Amino acid sequence: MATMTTAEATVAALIAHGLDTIYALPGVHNDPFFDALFKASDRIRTVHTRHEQGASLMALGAALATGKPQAYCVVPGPGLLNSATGLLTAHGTNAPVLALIGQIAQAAIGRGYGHLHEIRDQPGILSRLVDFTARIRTAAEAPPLVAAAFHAMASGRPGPAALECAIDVWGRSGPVPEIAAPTPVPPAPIDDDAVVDAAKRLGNAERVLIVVGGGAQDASAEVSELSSLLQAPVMAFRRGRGVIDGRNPFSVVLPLGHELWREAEAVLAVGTRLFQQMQWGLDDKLQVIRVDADPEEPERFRKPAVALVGDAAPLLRQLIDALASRNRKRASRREEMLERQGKLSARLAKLAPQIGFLQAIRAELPEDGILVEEVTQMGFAARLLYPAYRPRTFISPGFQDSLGWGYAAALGVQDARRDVPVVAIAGDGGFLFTATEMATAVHHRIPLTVVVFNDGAYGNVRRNQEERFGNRIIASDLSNPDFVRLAESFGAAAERARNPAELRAALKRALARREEPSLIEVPVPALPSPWEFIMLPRAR
Ligand SMILES: Cc1ncc(C[n+]2csc(CCOP(=O)(O)OP(=O)(O)O)c2C)c(N)n1
Ligand SMILES: [Mg+2]
Repeated sequence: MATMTTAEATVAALIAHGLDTIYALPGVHNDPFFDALFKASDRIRTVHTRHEQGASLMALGAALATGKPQAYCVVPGPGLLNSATGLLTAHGTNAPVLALIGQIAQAAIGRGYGHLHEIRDQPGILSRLVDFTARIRTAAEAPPLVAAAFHAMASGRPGPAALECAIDVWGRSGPVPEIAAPTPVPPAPIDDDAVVDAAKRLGNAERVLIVVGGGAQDASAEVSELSSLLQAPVMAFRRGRGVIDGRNPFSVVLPLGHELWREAEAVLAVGTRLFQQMQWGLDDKLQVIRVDADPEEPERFRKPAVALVGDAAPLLRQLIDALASRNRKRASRREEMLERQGKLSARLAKLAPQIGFLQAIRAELPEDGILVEEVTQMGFAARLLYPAYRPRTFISPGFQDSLGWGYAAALGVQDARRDVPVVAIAGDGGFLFTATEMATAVHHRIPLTVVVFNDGAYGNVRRNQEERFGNRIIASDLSNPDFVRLAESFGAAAERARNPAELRAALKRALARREEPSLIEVPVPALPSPWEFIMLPRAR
């Protein structure tokens, strides 16, 4: 039994769980924790940010890029609230992000004296944001609570967790039993009968559509195999992109998926809420088979024909085996898919300005390069037009669509994946939410490239006002800094590109810099609306 402080025991437990980086912004509540990080700095790096939202969003980006747990540490009260968007978006994207949050003195909690950073019912607030939260009260408690948090983040539907620790507890020493190696979460048991039932239904169905979400990112091989066995197109919107190679004619985006939904006899939905598709309509002729880690998810909207609960990859592997004897003989749909993709491309040509820029990015990013998208015209277009080739190479905020998440999340992506180039796209509106993290990029030598598409407006809002509110423009025109000079003042490399060819050349220079961040500003006019391709009507 060793004697150590609560902070030291916590850091040791984080390291024992494989954590090698923590994103953080310090303050007096957590001083002993940072001192423990200092002493362990040969085993765990501390990446400090310029605002707490930067810390939580970096941890989120790192979690989405690696599929592994990540952590951040901030002060209580304002520190927690500043980081809340990252936690909310981690919850929405099922990302294992551990929040380590300071607290006022243990004995004063809940009394309302007015301590520095005091906030009413911090555990209550945390419990609304994450599914697992606890307070560390002694050094001995720290390792088992860290273990419980990691267990919770990996069990069932993955997601964020939070641990609090009071200002006077972090530094207190006590005996700590030897820190046990983490026990892997046992795989969920597979319901064999349900798999056979699903195999029969899919095997008999004439036209199958596969829909994938973020929960399918680690089942890429299985989804690709099922797609070819069933001659089934695979549709993804945001978080399922890259599960199958975007160059495969069976990889489809929303408008084509909408057509296929209308025709389908069976849908296999993997790791997706299927929310948008449910609005496209369901009827008795469409059998829905859901694969989800969360037992509550499949029946949330309407009871599916079959629910397979557990990890996607082993479930789909068993489904493939069960299909071997049950699949009908199927003619290739390759020619049909090529033709349908061609027709869709002709329709999407309406988004020509976006297409040119997205093609420039795709051409410069290597096979395994990562694009982090944003809530901007270029991001919406990327969801329709940017082919991701591999899993976890298209990083999206999912249904939260948290404007401004992108630059900070992308920093986390690039920090966790130093081996591949990462490009973030942003609008002039969203970029300024977290642009101050350019200081973090420079300080920690994170070679992220951001492309800021500047239309001088909250363009999406402005267009709604023009089109739907009689051109009554309010609160959507923006006065912007000179983005190139702004980036340069931080010490980042920066330039302006005025067309796709210039963007490509600028990206080539930026992606070659592996030690410093780059910004490319692209001035754009108001861009054509993508919404007719995204907000689709009922189909059946
Ligand atoms: C946190 C948050 N606040 C507000 C919004 C609403 N919103 C969606 S798009 C948008 C404008 C985005 O402007 P910009 O980043 O410049 O992108 P553009 O549409 O101009 O390409 C706003 C305000 C949001 N999605 N998230
Ligand atoms: Mg804009």
